[in-house]
Amino acid sequence: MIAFGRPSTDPSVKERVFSGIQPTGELHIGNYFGAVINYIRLQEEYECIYSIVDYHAITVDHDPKLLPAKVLAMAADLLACGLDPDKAILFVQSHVPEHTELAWIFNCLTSFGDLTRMTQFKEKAKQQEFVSAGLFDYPVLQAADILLYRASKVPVGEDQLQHLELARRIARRFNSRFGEFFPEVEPILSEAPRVMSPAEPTMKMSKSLGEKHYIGVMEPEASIYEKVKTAVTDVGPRGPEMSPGVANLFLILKLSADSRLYDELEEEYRTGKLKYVRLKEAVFESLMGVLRPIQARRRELERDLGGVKQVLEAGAARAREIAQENMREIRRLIGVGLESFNPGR
Ligand code: AQP
Repeated sequence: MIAFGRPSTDPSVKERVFSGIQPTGELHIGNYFGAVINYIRLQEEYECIYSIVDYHAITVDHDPKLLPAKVLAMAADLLACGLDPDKAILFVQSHVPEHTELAWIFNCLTSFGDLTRMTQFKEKAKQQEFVSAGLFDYPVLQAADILLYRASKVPVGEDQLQHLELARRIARRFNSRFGEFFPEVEPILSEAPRVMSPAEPTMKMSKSLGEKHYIGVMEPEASIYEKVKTAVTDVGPRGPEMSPGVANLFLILKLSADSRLYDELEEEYRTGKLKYVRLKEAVFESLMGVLRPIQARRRELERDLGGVKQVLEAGAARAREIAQENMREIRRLIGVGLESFNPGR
């Protein structure tokens, strides 16, 4: 058992990893190289819990008829990327109601000032006509997602670092008021914590910016080819520093090509010989080398969505067990809940 508040020193006890991903549409290569690649790597070493966070998806306008299919599609996408349900728990956030219960408790430990400083809220609020309290409170639910399982490691992209810092503050505040219970949360960043948009490489690759700003992991080859071919490179004359667009293409190349090809093209760039057509061809070919097998597995899973649903059901049962046990203890520590209701004793 993990000691309260800090990871166990017993080498046979695996540290726990948690991460969540929204079912907001297609998985893009920013999500893949920024976070999912680490989900897969970490499942070999840690006790990993991964959640499709549908309560986060409803913080902005959503279509209730489409949401369940998007959840299932995200699960199939993650399995196609290599997530192994025998090694990691995969479940849907709303199937474990303790997430929202803990979020309420954490709301009472989070300052309004802290939440107003969240840059992602400020950016996302600008894109909404109706700004919900849920969108404002999103980082508190995220802290609850992680800490409900007393996870200490969280594979994420760079955009989530501020939220993780808040989760650490919430955990510390809880521990100091009610007794050591939650561990220190640490982010795990990949080699590509911030993949940029091909069309606007000063901005992070993102779905909410629109189609041309992301490359989908399951996107048809012709469409990926078009996005790579038209990716922005230099906007002015070539300087000593790589422009954001060229740096982003080199980053994708580094993540998907063998190092010899990468070194060769980098050398050509340094000596001023590189033609961007050649760079783009290389990026497309190597990226497809990574994506083709994932897309093939995804097509197979499409024929077995019943099996994917079963994975999620089994995952929720395993997650619920941990969540319920921890929630009992959390309620007891703060003096709420039927089980700790013994007035006068
Ligand atoms: N561009 C990125 N580079 C590296 N990592 C990224 N992540 C997201 N974008 C990049 C990481 O992917 C994980 C899942 O992210 P999410 O559930 O927050 O997905 P999302 O927000 O729907 O992804 P988008 O496309 O970025 O959506 P919008 O446009 O809504 O903001 C996280 O670990 C995230 O850091």
